[in-house]
Formats: sequence, structure tokens, C-alpha cells
Amino acid sequence: MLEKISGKKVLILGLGRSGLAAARLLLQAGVGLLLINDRKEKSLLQAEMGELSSFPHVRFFTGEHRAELLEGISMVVKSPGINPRLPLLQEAARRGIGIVSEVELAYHFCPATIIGITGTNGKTTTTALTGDIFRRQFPRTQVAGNIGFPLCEAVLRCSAGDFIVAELSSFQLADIQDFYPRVAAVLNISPDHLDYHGSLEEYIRAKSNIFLRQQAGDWGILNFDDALTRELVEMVRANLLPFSRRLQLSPGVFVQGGKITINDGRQNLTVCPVREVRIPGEHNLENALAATAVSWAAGVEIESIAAGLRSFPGVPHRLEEVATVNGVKYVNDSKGTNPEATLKAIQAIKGPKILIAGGKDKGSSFTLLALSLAREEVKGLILLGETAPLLAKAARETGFNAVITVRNLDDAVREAFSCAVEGDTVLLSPACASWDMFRDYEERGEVFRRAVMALRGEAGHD
Ligand code: UMA
Repeated sequence: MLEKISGKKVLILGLGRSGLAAARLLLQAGVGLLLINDRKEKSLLQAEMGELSSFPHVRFFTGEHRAELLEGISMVVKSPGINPRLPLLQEAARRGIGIVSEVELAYHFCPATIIGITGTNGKTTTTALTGDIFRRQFPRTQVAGNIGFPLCEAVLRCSAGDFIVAELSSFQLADIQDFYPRVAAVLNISPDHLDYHGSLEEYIRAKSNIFLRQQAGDWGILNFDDALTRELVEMVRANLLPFSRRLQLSPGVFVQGGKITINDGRQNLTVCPVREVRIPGEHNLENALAATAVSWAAGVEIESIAAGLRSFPGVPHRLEEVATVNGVKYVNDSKGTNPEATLKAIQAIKGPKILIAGGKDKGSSFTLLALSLAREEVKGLILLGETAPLLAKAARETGFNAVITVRNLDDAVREAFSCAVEGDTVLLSPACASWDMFRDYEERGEVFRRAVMALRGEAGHD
């Protein structure tokens, strides 16, 4: 890798979090000339460009992606959100220029041990919980990747002997080459990001890449309760440690007599009673089992695992209670970016609720979610964004007619406020990505939080 960087001309595509972190790493690695290309206009990239503009060998190209930029380039570094079918990338491949992703670049400079967690849902919670567990025994552990802190950034701060617990998205795994985690976990798979990957098969292939380069002494962790995930067992060449809420496995991690239990192939080891796990709900039990399996495989002691499970409070934007206004609870689940995640959210919240949903169209089907609305006591559906008409159609086809469409999230919160009664919950769980209206799900969650706080100010709070 260094031979393609040191003194050479490298092109970074995308100047978001990944691009900026990759630039920092490349500058440290002695890149000769660094071109950075983003489709956004310059005026929208001032903050990102500011930091790098003091380097005389960094040049910015904004507003579009142009093939001329490939002249003399020895390597292209791709941000995960950039579609692999971008013509500029196809042209780079045609010219035989190496294309690496931000996580691949990070891997080549990483002295630490990487632990990787992927899956359609639960990966942020599981990664953050696993990081919390690791830190009890290995305080220098960093949590990185899709969770919001790029892997390149973590690499700049780590040393040999450290751990990096990485959340890995399908975008990040789709084009890995040498990258592999010593412990790799797949939590679950349901159709997502089909607009990016083109098909469910390609999406699954991207996820399963997490096991591709693992070695004999490594660990593969799989959810045996999830049919599509279980099928990946064939991909695991390393030690296999499955987990399940329903089955007792040897070896494996499961529930026995109400206790989280590890079977190491010879004996059962008790971690802690399920009722002591702090994060609530059945889906979080799966996340707890996964974090237990990952941590134990990496050599974390059972006491540290139990302590983490007992105290980890959950992550922001995931079923996060924002406030109660006039007896109505407002819950931010902006991380609910696909229909399965939203289904889990409406199941986890008991009692009548008003659901705010809709966002970027990723090609998901909303039929199952729509069929569950009435059963899960959703009494109103407030829709916004690109998918609002699709969600409305799916709901009406199941006979659910309490649907309105609004222009933005502030209006959605106001609308919810006017129809909710004491005892209801207003839940933002969009079932879609945020990118049609927001920078990311975090910004969407913050806008929701602010809108709720404004109501609270007006209404006087509980
Ligand atoms: N851009 C282009 N051309 C394009 C597309 C985008 O120039 O064709 C530019 C945009 O104008 C923008 C930059 O690329 O300036 C953004 O790059 P990016 O979309 O890769 O986003 P980053 O800011 O680098 O953040 C990425 C992840 N985002 C995506 O994968 C979309 C973040 O995950 C991650 O936290 C971060 O790297 C650090 O690793 C977010 C996410 O939504 C949370 N992930 C998806 C998900 O969880 O479903 C996959």
C-alpha cells in the first residue's frame, strides 16, 4: 500500500467524514499530491476544506466528478456512500488504477486488532455495547466505523496491542480486498440498500465479505435465529461461535434457565441473568448475545462482559426517550432506517402510538410494516420525504387509513402533538434513510429533538 502512496498522486472521492479521515491518514503516510473530489459545491464544504487547505500538496475539485482527475493517479480512495457504479470509478478500473475504500486504507496502516460487526439492524447498539465491554478490560479500545468515527481516524490514534471495535456497513464491506477483522460478526440480514447494491444477493455478498479473508485462528460469529444469516455458516473458515435466543448451542452463546450462557464446546459458563441486561426488548437480547460472543471470542473475561451488559444504557437515536409533553411520550428512533428496524421499534413500545415515518427511497418493501401497524397499536401515521406516497399506499392497501403527509419534520411533530392524547407515544422511526432531507440520521434525530423541546417549552413540561 505504501508504495502507492509515498510521494505519489492519490485521489480521494467524497469529502465527508471518511474522506477527511482518509486525507489525514494519507498526509501522515507521506502522499506526494492529494486530490480531493466531491460533487458538492465548494461553499458547502468550507469546514472540511478549512483544515486541509494549509497543506500545499492538497487540491480540491468540487461540483462534479470528472474523469480528467485520473491523470497520473496511483490510487483512488472511495468514500462508502459513493456508488460503485459511478462513471469515474468505472473509468479508473478500466485504466487499471487501484480503487480502495476508506476501511481498506485504514486496515493497511492499522497496528491494532480489528473486531468487525455488521448486520442490517442492531449493529450500532452491538458495536457500542461491545466497545463498552472491551474498555473494562482494555481501556484503550476504540469504537469506530459506520458508527460515525471513521476507521482511518481510529488508526491515527491506536498502537499495537489495542483493539478497535468497528461497525461495518454493507457499503464498507462491498469492496474490501485484504481487510479482515480477527473477530467478525453478522447479526441479521434483511433487504436493505437495494438501490446501492442492485440486488439482495449483492447486499448479502457484501455482508458476507466480512469473513472472506479470515484465518484459521480467527472467529466468526453468526445469529442462528436468522435464516439468511445462518446460511453464511459456509463462509466461515475461522472458529465458529453462533448465538441464539431459542437454541442451545455447543459451542455457542444462548439463554439457559433465564441466564446468558456461553458454551465453549466443553462446558457451560454463566454470564448473567437476562433480566439484568439493561437495554430492553427481545431485539436487544440478540444484540447482548452477539456482544457476549464477540467479547468472549476476543478474550474478554466474563466479569467484564456481565458488567457491560448490566450497565450499558443504549445509543442515541435508537428508541431514545426525548421528553414527555402533556402526558405524551416522544421517542427518537431516527436510526430506524429500514422497515424491519421500524417494526422492532413499534413492537418494543407498548400502548397506542403515532408513528412518524418516511425518507429516502432505498427500494424497500413496506408491506410487512403496513400489515403490522394496527396490530402494534399504531393509531396514526404521519409521513414525510421521498417515500411518503409509497408508505401511504402500502398502509391504505391494508385498510389503515389514518395517514397524513406533511412537508417536513417540524410539521410532523406539530401534527403529532395535535392528535396525540395522554398515554400515547409519538415515535419517530422513519423506516428509511435520511438522505433525501437531512445530512444523516443524526441530524434528523436532532431536528426531531429540537422540535419536541420547542413544544415542551410552549406547552409547559411534565
Ligand atoms: N459524495 C460525492 N459523490 C457521490 C456521493 C457522495 O462526492 O456520488 C460526497 C458527498 O457530497 C459528501 C461525501 O461524499 O460530501 C459523503 O461521503 P459518504 O456518503 O461516504 O459519508 P461520510 O460522511 O464519509 O460517512 C460515512 C458513512 N456514510 C455512508 O456510508 C453513507 C457514515 O455512516 C459513517 O458513520 C462514516 O462514513 C464513518 O465511517 C452513516 C450511514 O448512514 C451513519 N451509513 C449507512 C447506514 O448505516 O445505513 C450505510
